[in-house]
Amino acid sequence: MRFRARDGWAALAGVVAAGAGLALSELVAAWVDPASSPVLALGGVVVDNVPPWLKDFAVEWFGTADKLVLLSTMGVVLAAGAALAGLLELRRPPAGRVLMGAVGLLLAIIAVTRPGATPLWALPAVLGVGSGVLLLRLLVARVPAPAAVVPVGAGAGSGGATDVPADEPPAAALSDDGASRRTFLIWTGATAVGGVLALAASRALAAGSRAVEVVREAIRLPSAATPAPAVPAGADLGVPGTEPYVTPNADFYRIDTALRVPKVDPATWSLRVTGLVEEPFEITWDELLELPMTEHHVTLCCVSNEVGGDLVDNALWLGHPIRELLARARPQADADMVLSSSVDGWTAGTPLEVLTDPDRQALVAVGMNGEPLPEEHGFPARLVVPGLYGYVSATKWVTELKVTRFADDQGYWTPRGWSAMGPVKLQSRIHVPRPGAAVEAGQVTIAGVAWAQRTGISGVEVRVDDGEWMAAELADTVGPDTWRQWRLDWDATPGDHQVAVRATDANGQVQTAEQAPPAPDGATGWHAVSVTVG
Ligand SMILES: Nc1nc2c(c(=O)[nH]1)N[C@H]1C(S)=C(S)[C@@H](COP(=O)(O)O)O[C@H]1N2
Ligand SMILES: [Mo]
Repeated sequence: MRFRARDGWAALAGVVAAGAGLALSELVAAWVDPASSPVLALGGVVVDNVPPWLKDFAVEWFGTADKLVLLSTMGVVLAAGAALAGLLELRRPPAGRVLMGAVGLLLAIIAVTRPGATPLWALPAVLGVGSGVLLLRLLVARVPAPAAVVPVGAGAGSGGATDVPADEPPAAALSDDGASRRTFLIWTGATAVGGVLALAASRALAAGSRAVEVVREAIRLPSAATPAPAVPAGADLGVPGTEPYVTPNADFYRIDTALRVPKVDPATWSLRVTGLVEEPFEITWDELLELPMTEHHVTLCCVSNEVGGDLVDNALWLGHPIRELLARARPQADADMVLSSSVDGWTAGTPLEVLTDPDRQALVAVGMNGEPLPEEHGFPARLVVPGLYGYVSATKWVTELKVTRFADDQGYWTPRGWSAMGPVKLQSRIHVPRPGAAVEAGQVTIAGVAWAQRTGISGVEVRVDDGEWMAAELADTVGPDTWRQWRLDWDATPGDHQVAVRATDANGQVQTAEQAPPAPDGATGWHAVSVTVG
């Protein structure tokens, strides 16, 4: 089989037809439910099923850009498949249509099986890819005929089905007749323009459905029945280059499996408490806001955080204690876990005793730093549990608390290679100097944060090269559930140096030097940075 110019046109036709079809599916999805987009649904399935090694590789290489990389990769694969469909439709009709139709059917099935889906979610894939199949036929039928075979003017409608003979002269294989090529390009161009318009319209509709953001901005949160203590002025040492004690919402790290931030309207939102309880119940947004609110500063940390990494931040949360909701539902004696789930089907398994602990402010949070939760951070409600990594506790867009048993249920990450239990490990981090920094000899400030949620930090020490550990100055803090800033002035001497940090918690436990990777239950080791003193 020889590759001919017509194959190139047919591949182009395939890509344009599929692109326009998917663009149309976005438009339909904007109307049905944005989460029903076949591309997003497919991406969601990939995210949920990537093998752990591939996920770790992606996170290591692309960090929080991993979602963009995933979507781009999907785009390339879909385009390649579409080109193949074009080629097949030219050479072995209707094989191209069959291939594209089969993919469309698969996408429809995927869409209706996503969490929260209704049968209507099949519509974007069916209508979009269905149109793609028709367009594929239309465009491939207009693939320019070789000049040697088809006379000028007879191009339109005569392509595809009448393929050129394999023994065509080379000249015919390379040139095609101008009129039929024009026809093809007009049809293909028009299809592409239609696709772009459909995509633009779907984006415009999505922007119009900023409804949730508008609702969010209008919300006035109740004030706290139990306010947080004021942050002491000495909590922030203000060393240039360090992060503030309380992280502004816009700078707070974001981690989740959602390719598109779920849009949840508080008017239709509710939280159900179910499972092994005497009294299952459901509360609405308005009912939740009527309940007494507690404010608490908590430093949230991701289990995927590498030693020295930045997936850790601190905020003031406003919410209702989870233990009060559980007390109302009355868990049965054999329960030991709460499986919380979100609108997008993600789950976390949290020990019941942690959530019922009267000394631990585990909240169904509605506020973050004085504002309703930002959409990326779980609007309208999420869980925040001091002392546990986010993956086993911090469910965003939460809709259900199912009281259950570790023996019967698992959170999202547990079958994917992460531990069922995730207490935050004692850690410390150097903010300045930055790794690889060049600094001037003389007084150099070394500063950063340390955390031991639920226990608190009692000391931080810094070591330069193989020298003695030196006690750093500790900042104030509001309590044991947040990180604590520290600083040390170092008399830097010229040369290359390595600066390391280790923390001690309030129980006298010294941070281990033993290096462990994030999986399965959190990284350990000392954070060290290399600096050049000139
Ligand atoms: N619905 C949902 N909630 C989720 C996650 C998720 O993927 N989906 N990820 C969890 C993880 S792993 C972490 S570390 C925290 C991060 O919360 P943040 O994005 O507000 O910082 O959210 C948790 N809650
Ligand atoms: Mo996480």
